[in-house]
Amino acid sequence: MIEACIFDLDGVIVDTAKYHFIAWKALAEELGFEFTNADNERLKGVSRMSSLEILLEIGGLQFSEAEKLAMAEKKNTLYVTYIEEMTPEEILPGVPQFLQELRNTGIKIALGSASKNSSMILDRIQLSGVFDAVVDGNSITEAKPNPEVFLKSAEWLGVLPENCVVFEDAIAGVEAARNAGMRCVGIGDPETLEMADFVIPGFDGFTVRKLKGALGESTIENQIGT
Ligand code: B16
Ligand code: MG
Repeated sequence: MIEACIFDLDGVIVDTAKYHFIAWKALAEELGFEFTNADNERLKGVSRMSSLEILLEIGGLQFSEAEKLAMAEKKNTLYVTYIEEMTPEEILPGVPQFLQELRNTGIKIALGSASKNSSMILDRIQLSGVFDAVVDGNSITEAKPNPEVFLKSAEWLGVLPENCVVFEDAIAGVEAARNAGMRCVGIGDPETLEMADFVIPGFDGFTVRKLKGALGESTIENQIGT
């Protein structure tokens, strides 16, 4: 039975990957190498420090821990200048309607994100207070694919993991949902997210009835085919 839905933030509720890209690219250029859009794909759902490790591996560079912390801080300062300007228009299509339908149906909703900037983003897009629980990079110690972010979301909601459904756009996030013993809906490319129960391109036109139908949960509407 579906009692809760847990949403990733970047790539599911909003597209902040484009702002991460600008900020990481600026850091790479400062360090003297090119960082491409394809490289950026590897950072989706990955924590800030792990993202920096991947970036430095691409550039073939090594630094001390103190230097790396300073670089991550610098990248974040630039990134924040972009997310400070975000507006509710940046919420991805269909998301507000689907969240509202879940609330009307009595299904709890949580945010489960790796980002340490989630409260600023939720504030800017005016979704603060909409979620029953918000678990983000500030409340966890282990990065996806570790299931901590989703297990903590379930715990804070008071729902068993098997009754939670995770919505994720990143491979590491889908793996984290699996590791948490939860069902998972991928957002994006079915080939990339093959570990998900099923994949949708986005929330436009997506409904609770479609969710339950795809997960094999029977509803009166599904039985009579409305
Ligand atoms: P921050 P998600 C993730 O968000 C992003 O996909 C990933 O690219 C980023 O490095 C990570 O948050 C940390 O973000 O630097 O703001 O703490 O997809 O888990 O919502
Ligand atoms: Mg994501």
